Amino acid sequence: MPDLAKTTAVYGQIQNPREIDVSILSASSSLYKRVEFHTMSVDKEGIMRMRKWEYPIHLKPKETIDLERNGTHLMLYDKQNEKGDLWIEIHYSDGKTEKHIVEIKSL
Ligand SMILES: [Cu+2]
Repeated sequence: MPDLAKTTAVYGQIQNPREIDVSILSASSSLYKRVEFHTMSVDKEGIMRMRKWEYPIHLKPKETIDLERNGTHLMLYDKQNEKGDLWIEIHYSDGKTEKHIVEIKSL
């Protein structure tokens, strides 16, 4: 069992399976206090920086967000619990909540 850092990044895919637009209002996690979406962009000095993607995050019908290294990702802050599975809950504007189990890979 790898030791989880106080802050960690999560990669994967989030898809809107609906035929209509929807927004992500917030996200929460089992082991971490705060979940943020981050995007990567190049600043004036040419350095890649991550930037907070403010909620609500708009998704078109069938749109997919790819969460990948050096791209958009989820950032988890303030580790709370030491034990248990890591999952993330995404809260949508239509009232639905989607639970994603996160597989922990050590680097
Ligand atoms: Cu980040």
